[in-house]
Amino acid sequence: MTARRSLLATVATLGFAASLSAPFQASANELTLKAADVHPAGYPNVVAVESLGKKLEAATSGRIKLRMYPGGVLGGEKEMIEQTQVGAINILRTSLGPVGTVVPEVNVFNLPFVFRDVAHMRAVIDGPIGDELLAKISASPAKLVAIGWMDGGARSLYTKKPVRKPEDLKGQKIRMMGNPLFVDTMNAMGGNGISMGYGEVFTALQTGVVDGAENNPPSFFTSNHFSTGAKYYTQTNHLVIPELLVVSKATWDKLTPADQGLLKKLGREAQMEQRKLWDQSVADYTTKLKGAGVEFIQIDNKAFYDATASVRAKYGAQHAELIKRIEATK
Ligand code: GTR
Repeated sequence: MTARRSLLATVATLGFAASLSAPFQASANELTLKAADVHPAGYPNVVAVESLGKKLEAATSGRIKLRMYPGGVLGGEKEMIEQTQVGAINILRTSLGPVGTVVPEVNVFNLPFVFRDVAHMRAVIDGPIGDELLAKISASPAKLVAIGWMDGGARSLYTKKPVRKPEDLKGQKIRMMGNPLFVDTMNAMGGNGISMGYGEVFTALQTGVVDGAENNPPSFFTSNHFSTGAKYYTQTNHLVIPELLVVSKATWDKLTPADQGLLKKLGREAQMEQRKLWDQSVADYTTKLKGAGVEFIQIDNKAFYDATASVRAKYGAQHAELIKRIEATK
């Protein structure tokens, strides 16, 4: 563990301990909700949640406030999910990827190529299936209340050597998010999937612990991963995973029904605000990545689609009906 990471871990643990005894860090009626994100300040998701906080504060005349802890200072997504489950973090914006390990039903959205493209994913999360999945998360034993989706665009592969087809990935160690489904996905795509927290990927790329990773353009740029020599960005678009805004159930149960209703409404507003910021940010960061010398490799991704059929079969069998409905969504 590097000095910085161990300091962060200590800070996170102290914050965690303090939060257990005083989850809202405030007295009687006044609450300050602790919100967290792995992304830095200015990232669309962080901006949208901060804006939710401002609206919450205005609507409650300052009774409920929100404090954002961006940049993964409270840990990786796995750790932050755990902290949210016990109420040490009150509001978390996370990818659905690692949520699949605590609410297996959501893995249907984590399947490679389950959505045709980002527009298809949006149509699904905006419709009844999206609402059903939010309800499933909230009703699950995971102690998370899902109040809205966010956009994570499409994830593509970035490597130090150009990749055009599954065979080019042979022997390459590729970082994936923490969920066995993604390791299986990368293995099926031809590489060696390595599961690792987002905050560790930069050093892993620099030191050669991994040869590549995969993500959307805003994350690829803001994480600085492009500056480690991983400058080939192959447009595999293999995962289109929506992101999630969840409230700790421990926190939720302490709120009045009116405050719960307000949070739900603002969660949906944050979803739409993030979407607008998202589209702009994908365009902006694509330009920045190209400007920084990243080569965007356009491919026909059918070979990767075919290669991952076994993953859809293994993890999708139990969601066969839902997958049919997803496919039928226009
Ligand atoms: C990003 C996502 C984060 C995190 C990260 C990762 O696209 O917004 O929530 O999951 O990917 O790869 O760990």
